[in-house]
Amino acid sequence: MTSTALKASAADPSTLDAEELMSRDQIESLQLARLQHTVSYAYDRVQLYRDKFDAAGVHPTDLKELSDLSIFPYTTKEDLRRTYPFGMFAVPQAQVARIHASSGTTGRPTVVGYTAGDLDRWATLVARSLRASGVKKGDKVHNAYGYGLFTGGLGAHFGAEKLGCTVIPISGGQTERQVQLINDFEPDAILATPTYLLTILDAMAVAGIDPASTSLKTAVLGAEPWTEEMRHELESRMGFDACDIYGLSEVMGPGVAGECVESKDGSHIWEDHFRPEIIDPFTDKVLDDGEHGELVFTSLTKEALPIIRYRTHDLTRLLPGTARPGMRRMGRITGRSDDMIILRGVNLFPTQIEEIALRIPALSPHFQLEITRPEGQRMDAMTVKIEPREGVSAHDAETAASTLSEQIKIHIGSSCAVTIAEPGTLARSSGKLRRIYDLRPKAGA
Ligand code: DLL
Repeated sequence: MTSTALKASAADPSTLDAEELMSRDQIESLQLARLQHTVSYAYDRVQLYRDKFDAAGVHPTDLKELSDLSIFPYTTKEDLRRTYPFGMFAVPQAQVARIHASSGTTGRPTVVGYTAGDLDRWATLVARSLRASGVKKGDKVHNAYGYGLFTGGLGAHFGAEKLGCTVIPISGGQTERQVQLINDFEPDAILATPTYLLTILDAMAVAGIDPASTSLKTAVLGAEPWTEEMRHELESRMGFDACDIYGLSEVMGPGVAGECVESKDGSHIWEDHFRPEIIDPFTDKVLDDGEHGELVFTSLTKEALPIIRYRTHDLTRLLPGTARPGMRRMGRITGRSDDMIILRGVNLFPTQIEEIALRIPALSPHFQLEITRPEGQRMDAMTVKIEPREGVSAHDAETAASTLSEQIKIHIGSSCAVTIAEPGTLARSSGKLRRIYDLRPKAGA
């Protein structure tokens, strides 16, 4: 570790994994060795990779340096669906220790598998992420990520255990009970989606509990896009730190990247286990660090489901490492390319509305976006439905709605209607919150 690195990191080096202390050069040589192994491992064991590499005219031996990764074909969710359920597994079923799957609301679910070794590495990386975010060995951890096929609950659970925490496996939902147990069990940290934490904070307010007066000291939040404005909203209500944790099932689950509490400047990607790239989602060209595009991951140590150049659809950029100088950070995720709203030719994401709305004091973070196609028109229209904050008069709420509409026009460049919803009437989150309601007539309907 360089002296700059030591200065940048406020964490006690003796508590870090050896890889967290590596220089950029050390990380890159580790990545090259692991990448060379992974591409030949995938080619030898998974028919889909063999077929794709052969069709593209590339062979694992072509990977001589890290930049050579760009000649290998991408992997998509569609590849996992086509080989449903286990066609992309690289080990016999008896070596698969656990299976998770996406909810599959659109089409077949995507199924992912882990060997015992994969589970151990996953727990290590979640433990590393939690530790970076300020959770400590011996802490009580209230885990409100959903348990089951979703990777959030069990992924966070075993990571917290690996760190040496006492885990309270409450899962999502039953919010009054969550509030009760936070009061009674006095946890130090809470793990949840940012919008579910909002639901819990609202329930605390109803129960007359000030979140700042509870035992909680840290929140580690992820599984959905959230903004700096949302961090400010949550932290100012809770009086303690909120950090980001990122991941996706196809690449591992939570803990692909985690945010350091001392810098709170975006999640560090654990590059000893994953090689990230940013590509232009339209031309598929690899972009330079700092440029915005779609995040792509290649796993470096996975056994059951090695994943080569997986297109996440998550839009962000790569930034240099700070608190962990050897590993790059990712900027906040603006949104998923498949969640992008196109309004009269302008691209728009729910996070942009969150950012603008939360800067208007009379408005709450509770909003949803409705997309319609008005009769006889060729263009879509969007309505933002948003609740005002408690105690705001009807007049002030309407003024705030007009301000929001103007600000959207100024900052995003598109006109939309803003309507005020009665407090408590919009859907609340118990996990990943749905922000977009597409009310356009379905094709053929
Ligand atoms: O949501 C894994 C996870 C669980 C991450 C708990 C963090 C905490 P999936 O269900 O496969 O896995 O969904 C992955 O969720 O591609 C992003 O679009 C989004 N996502 C996950 N973490 C973040 C984050 C889990 N920190 C998809 N910020 C990803 C923004 C996130 N989006």
